[in-house]
Amino acid sequence: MRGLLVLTALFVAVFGKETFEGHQVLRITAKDELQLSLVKDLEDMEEFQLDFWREAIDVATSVDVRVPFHSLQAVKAYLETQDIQYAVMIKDLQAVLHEEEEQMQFAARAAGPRSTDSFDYANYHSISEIYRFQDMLVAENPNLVSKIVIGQSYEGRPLNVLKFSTGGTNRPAIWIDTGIHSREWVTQASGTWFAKKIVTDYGRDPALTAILNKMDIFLEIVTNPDGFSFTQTTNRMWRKTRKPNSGSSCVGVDPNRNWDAAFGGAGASGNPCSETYRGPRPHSESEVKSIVDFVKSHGNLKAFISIHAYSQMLLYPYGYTKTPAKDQRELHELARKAINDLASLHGTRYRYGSIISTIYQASGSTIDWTYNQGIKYSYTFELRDTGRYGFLLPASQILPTAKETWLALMAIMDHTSKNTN
Ligand code: BPX
Ligand code: ZN
Repeated sequence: MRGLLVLTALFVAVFGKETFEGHQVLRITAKDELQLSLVKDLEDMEEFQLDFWREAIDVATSVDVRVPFHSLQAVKAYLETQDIQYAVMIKDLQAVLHEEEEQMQFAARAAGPRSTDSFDYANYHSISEIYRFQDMLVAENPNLVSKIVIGQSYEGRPLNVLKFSTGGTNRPAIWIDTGIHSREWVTQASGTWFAKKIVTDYGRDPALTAILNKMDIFLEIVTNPDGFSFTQTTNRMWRKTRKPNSGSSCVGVDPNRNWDAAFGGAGASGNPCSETYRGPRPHSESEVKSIVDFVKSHGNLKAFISIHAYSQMLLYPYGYTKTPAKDQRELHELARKAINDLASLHGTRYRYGSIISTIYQASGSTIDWTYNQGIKYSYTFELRDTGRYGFLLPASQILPTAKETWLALMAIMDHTSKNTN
């Protein structure tokens, strides 16, 4: 296993990008607790090198798993022998990736846009294109947008945050981040669109104008830049940070398990090779610690919205306990309003509720920490889709996703603004 990993790493170092020739994504549905435990056993069979896109949690939720070609026959035989139901969600992962890459290169071959008006919002972009977009947006809107660098990533990339402000000092504020899990590409793409939407609507849309006349908005689009860069140069399926782990050949920490909220509890892993590795200690990741420092020093955030994909869910605290958050009723009502607004555009259906009751138990997640810091309107989105493409959502869905999500964001921001002194 170790040997295989090292060989894979060597291969990638010499030949470039990791390919996923013959990989499939299976959706497994366990019909009882016995089958569920058999599916969970797959997680420990390291020789299969499975990548759980959605983990095995309970009988009600299906499991999405990427299976490499070399273990496909064995995994299918294992499932069939136990009479466990599965469907092939993605038959040829490399073909989907190839399509995505072609689209992206096509967009990149066009000359870089001279302004954010000609930016191609309907396509995925490289990290440098997004950095350039941010600088253009600031240059074009000096009285509304500024760029704050809240720290740097493990590999030394800037952690840029766009600040949208119409004045005042340390106004009550709303935080939005996208891309903390690097492979969830529709989130960074949507974040870019949100940034342009804010400057376009300010002074035109009365609701957004009222919000910005009272509050500031902070937007971190590339929240995990090292991971994002890695998804573009080396491995499209990378989720975690890129910091090496001492004593292990596995790299990276799950930045959505690294926060100081029941850190180390159930719903995170202590194994550096796991996709949900919590890290050696709370806030060990610079990408997380920089936000922690920002939140504390700002001291006046009223809403904190962390955006992931996929599953189509709107979640609020808690993830680490079934004990309801003290604002559960209000958070639930507001989530209902937000997802109704979202659905009004294209009919996209979202589930909503606390993290633990809606997706699964998770400790050390972002919004459990922000909520415990006193930021009442702490939410996490899981954007499109429900698994047809998963993390590889076609670029043709970026604009519909961003636009419908914006309606939900407006509902949350509007409510926050109206309930802030
Ligand atoms: C979201 C908020 C708090 C705790 C967990 C989540 C779910 C999120 C995760 O496991 O960190 C799921 C995901 O976005 O990473 C991947 N997915 O379900 O597609
Ligand atoms: Zn995520």
